[in-house]
Amino acid sequence: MRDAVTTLIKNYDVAGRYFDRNAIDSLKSYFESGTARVQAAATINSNAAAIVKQAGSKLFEELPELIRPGGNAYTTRRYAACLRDMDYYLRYATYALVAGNTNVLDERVLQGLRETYNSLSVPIGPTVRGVQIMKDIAKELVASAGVGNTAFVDEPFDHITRELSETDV
Ligand SMILES: CCC1=C(C)/C(=C/C2=NC(=C\c3[nH]c(/C=C4\NC(=O)[C@H](C)[C@H]4CC)c(C)c3CCC(=O)O)/C(CCC(=O)O)=C2C)NC1=O
Repeated sequence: MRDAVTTLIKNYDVAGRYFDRNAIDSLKSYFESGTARVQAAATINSNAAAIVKQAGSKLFEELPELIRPGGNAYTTRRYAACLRDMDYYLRYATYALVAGNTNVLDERVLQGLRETYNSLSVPIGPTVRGVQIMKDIAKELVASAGVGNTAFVDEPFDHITRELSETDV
């Protein structure tokens, strides 16, 4: 698992080079955004259950066929599995926010996920929609917690979306 700093060190070490201007700039930007990253993660943490619940309701309101007979989230067990998946995405997104790097998502969440979903007929499009709804809710909360520029919050959610759908957002 890597973060913004260890990734940079790894790249420069492989080349046997001291940090250059680019490296220093990216380190500066990582540390300058540190407080905002931690605050975003803390805000999401303390609202996690509500974010998942609200996003689930919105998703099933938009796509009611998911929870009707024949839908992938139909039956209590599968409904619960769907919300649990959303909770995984949200929790790992907070790790990635703090790390300033999406590697933790690749290693712990996304590896093999498409294949699992395909084998269980879990629909990718609606899953991605659920991730995007959580992103919007999380960004609003982070903004109301006083973080000025919340653009960085997009990163992990859009990464999950891209990797799951293998297309650009
Ligand atoms: C931490 C990393 C991690 C992830 C990401 C993960 C995902 C994951 N989701 C699964 C199932 C599932 N995932 C869903 C999700 C959905 N169905 C829908 O219609 C919606 C669109 C969507 C919710 C947004 C459902 C319904 C199942 C159960 C499918 C089944 O058993 O038939 C399964 C199969 C095993 C199980 O049921 O637990 C895995 C491995 N597991 C992990 O350990």
